[in-house]
Amino acid sequence: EVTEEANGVEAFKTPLEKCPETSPLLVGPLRVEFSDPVDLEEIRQEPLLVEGGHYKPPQCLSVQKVAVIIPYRHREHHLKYWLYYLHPILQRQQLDYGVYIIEQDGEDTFNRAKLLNVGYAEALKDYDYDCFVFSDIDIVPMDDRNMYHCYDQPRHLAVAMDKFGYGLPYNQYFGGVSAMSKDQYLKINGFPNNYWGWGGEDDDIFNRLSIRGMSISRPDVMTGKCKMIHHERDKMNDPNPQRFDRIAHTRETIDTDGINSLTYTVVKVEKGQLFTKITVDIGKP
Ligand code: UDH
Repeated sequence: EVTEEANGVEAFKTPLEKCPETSPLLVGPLRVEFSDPVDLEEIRQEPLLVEGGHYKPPQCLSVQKVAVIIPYRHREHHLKYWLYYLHPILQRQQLDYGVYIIEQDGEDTFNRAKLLNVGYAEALKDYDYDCFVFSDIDIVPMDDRNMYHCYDQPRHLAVAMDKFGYGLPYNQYFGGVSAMSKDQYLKINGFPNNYWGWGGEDDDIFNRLSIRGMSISRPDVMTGKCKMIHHERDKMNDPNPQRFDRIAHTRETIDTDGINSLTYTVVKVEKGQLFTKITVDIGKP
């Protein structure tokens, strides 16, 4: 490939090689502290982080294209910390990535899984993503070897959260942060759209994965340590009393409730340097 340089001299650009299996930029355990204020100016200094929160490593060609999807409403303070900690980590992981904040419009009951479905659909309109990381806004990994990309099996990343004593609350837990390839996601018809309010949707997703014969890939508990920002329960996200009944019926709902039945209306799309924010009307229960 021949490119014209500014001074008019022709230079040869060799095509980038594939990124190595393990990024040489990783440092391992990280200091994560939510009591110190953080300055996003530092993060904006990265010239390769561009419009809509997209980044590609300059050193090599990433094998996967990763969309990071975050369900969101009224969490500005958490968003700031997430961006401050995650952008440098994702860059050291040499990922070709974009960040999508999916904001539920209005003040009706929150629906995390439906917002994640919207994120999947909207991100694909932007770029040819083949891997999707679904993350809560208030969880930060404490080790950059916890890779935010996809594996042969669906990946659970938040395996050792501080609030659960750095372990899993139960074996089938699939909440917090997870990653799925496009194929894995489509195999389970995406996520359920009818879990309004807090709880159960992550267990339904776990059920979907096991019904489709997949298993869960996880990092070890040292690499998988994560810190959660403590907060009170949000308004309009009380525990959903229907959740136990719903997760008992995943087998009957998996084929009809999911990405194939998703409806929503985009209210606003904002592209900043650090993220794409999509405000969406997802209806109400
Ligand atoms: N979320 C929002 N806004 C909301 C509700 C949820 O942005 O109003 C998003 C956010 O990304 C959050 C995720 O959805 O991280 C999951 O929210 P959650 O409330 O289900 O889970 P979380 O673990 O809190 O953050 C659980 C309630 C803790 C109550 C503890 C009281 N001491």
